Amino acid sequence: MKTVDGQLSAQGLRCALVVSRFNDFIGERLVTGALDVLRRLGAKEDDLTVVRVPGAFEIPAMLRQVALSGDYDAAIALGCVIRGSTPHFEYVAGECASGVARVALEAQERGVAVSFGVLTTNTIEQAVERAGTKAGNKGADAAMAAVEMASVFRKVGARRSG
Ligand code: INI
Repeated sequence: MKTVDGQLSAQGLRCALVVSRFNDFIGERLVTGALDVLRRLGAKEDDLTVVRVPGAFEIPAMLRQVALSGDYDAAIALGCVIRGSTPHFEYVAGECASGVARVALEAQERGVAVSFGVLTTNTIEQAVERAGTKAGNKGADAAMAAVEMASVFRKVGARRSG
């Protein structure tokens, strides 16, 4: 039997974080968590880029730009959508999540890992809990997932891509 597991090392990995400014008091905590993980896993400062966009709706387009640029090995989507009193939340959160998923599949063709660290919560409290307090930091989790995926991409099908 053969098993393939990713290495949790960010050494030599060029990573871009795409984060939305909307609800930036949460978004910036997700950035802090993600950068902390990437640095502790060995990423070089010169290999880290943070790109800011207006809102979660804009994340997929920028993520695609980053992921297909050839300049990065991993692209991490970070942001926060909080439910309001109108259906707006459903549209923004839904388009963001499905857009990121679409970019992830396109990026895979180039061996670029994409991960999803966009919070979608009912309340501000739930967002705070997931941005570095009692429910951890989803930005850190997304960074870890991107590093692992970049590693398994390099291992599976490596012979085909030379
Ligand atoms: N953008 C967010 O990132 N989070 C939200 O909670 C949010 N809400 O609730 O409206 C939000 N809206 C803005 C949206 O992402 C776009 O930036 C805007 O519609 C312009 O295209």
